[in-house]
Amino acid sequence: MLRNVADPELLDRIRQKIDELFAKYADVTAERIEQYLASDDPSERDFWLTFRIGQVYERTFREFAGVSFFEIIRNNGLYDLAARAFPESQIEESQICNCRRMTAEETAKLFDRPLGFHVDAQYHFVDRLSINFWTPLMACGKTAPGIKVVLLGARDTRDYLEFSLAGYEKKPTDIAHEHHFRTEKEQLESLRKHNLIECIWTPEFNKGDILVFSSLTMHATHCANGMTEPRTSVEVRLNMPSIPLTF
Ligand SMILES: O=C(O)CCC(=O)C(=O)O
Ligand SMILES: [Fe+2]
Repeated sequence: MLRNVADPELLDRIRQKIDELFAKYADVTAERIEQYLASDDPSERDFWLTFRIGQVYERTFREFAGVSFFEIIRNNGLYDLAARAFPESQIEESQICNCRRMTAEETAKLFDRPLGFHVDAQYHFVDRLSINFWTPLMACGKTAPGIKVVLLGARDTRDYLEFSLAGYEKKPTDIAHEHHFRTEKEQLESLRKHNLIECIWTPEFNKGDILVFSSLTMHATHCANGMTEPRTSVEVRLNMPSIPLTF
């Protein structure tokens, strides 16, 4: 956890632009979204697939706002720090860099809902390690949903989830790269059985705090009673193309 490292003015500017983008489509109906999702234009389909769950990806955001999410880690030296921390690899800006609006409220439109424990590698890449600079644009973890992590190292998590580069037989419910992991071990019963519940950390964030974790860190939305406010956060991701998950 890096406290007070992101420029508050930059975060406010990003937040304002995100709010503007969502305001633009605030009145869009569910039927209209269905039409967008069936569009012949793949960029329209891609936009709506994620926008309807409160997510905007870097390229779309940069074109709209004229500012990049990667700025969050540039001026404060975090980008360079990542490069120095992994000298054995080039650093690549991930295409999977996005913001997300999250709420506990079930019926809210254009918002995401709490996510259970997972590692980002099961959705994004199994051929390279990736680092997530998870940055809320407002305080969260108390009255707005935060994020919780299992404080277990990348190697231990990889071994716990029995990562297989070749992959296991795909279950009908598996999406993306989930079949490379024993994802059932991310369930609370399994975490309990393996004494990992006590390793779950549920930090509170102030604006400016960034939680850095790897694509082999188990994490989930931290959503508890009383978290009635929504939260917007940015996931700034750097990939290390020369560092395999089997490092
Ligand atoms: O924002 C959240 O609550 C979860 C986000 C997440 O899992 C991620 O950053 O990959
Ligand atoms: Fe994640």
